[in-house]
Amino acid sequence: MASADSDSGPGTDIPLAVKILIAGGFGAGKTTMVGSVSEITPLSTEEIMTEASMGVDDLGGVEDKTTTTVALDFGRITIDEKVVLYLFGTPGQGRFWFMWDELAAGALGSVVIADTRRLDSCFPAVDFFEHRDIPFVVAVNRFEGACDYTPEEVRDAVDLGGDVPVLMTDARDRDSGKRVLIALVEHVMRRRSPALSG
Ligand SMILES: Nc1nc2c(ncn2[C@@H]2O[C@H](COP(=O)(O)OP(=O)(O)OP(=O)(O)O)[C@@H](O)[C@H]2O)c(=O)[nH]1
Ligand SMILES: [Mg+2]
Repeated sequence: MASADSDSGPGTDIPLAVKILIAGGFGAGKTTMVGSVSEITPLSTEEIMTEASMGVDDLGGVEDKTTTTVALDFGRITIDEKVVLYLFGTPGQGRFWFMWDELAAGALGSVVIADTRRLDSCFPAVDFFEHRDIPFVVAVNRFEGACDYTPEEVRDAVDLGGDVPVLMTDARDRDSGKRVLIALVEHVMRRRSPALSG
């Protein structure tokens, strides 16, 4: 697959294929977001959670969860005739972290989903992208009954750089997910061409 460095793109008939990661903590809504925005039937690698997960995975706040991603989610969304995004949802559990470097290879950027039931679960994903200098946006996925944060409260709590966009989202809603992806693409463009800022 072509990556951000692909030769294809504007000026050719072949749309630019862009790789985007959908990351975040365990149960934050990654598989849900890939599924809601993808225009193809998403590939997903869900497995039933068994008792083996207890004591290994941090189920605090997500006790109702019955399945989990064991490899990746994959979906696709066409932004316009020039740009197609290929979405790779990461597995959320700590024991699958070894896969993240491979999944991140060639990625233009990432969406980090923050779960309002346990905001701290997105810290490792934020650290991962900051250390590799991969641009990301934070999408705050609201869960009923959890605290309602403002984007600024999330920015402070997660200690984000001032230029990292923070958006409220509903991972189940296609338009909401699409807005997040467009914000990410715009953020990457601003970082690459600072003249576009402002
Ligand atoms: N109320 C509510 N539920 C959501 C939302 N997003 C996801 N869910 C539900 O939360 C559960 C977990 O979502 P997943 O998409 O599997 O989470 P994940 O991040 O892929 O989980 P792992 O792959 O196990 O890390 C599912 O039952 C979803 O239906 C949301 O915005 N609001
Ligand atoms: Mg998942």
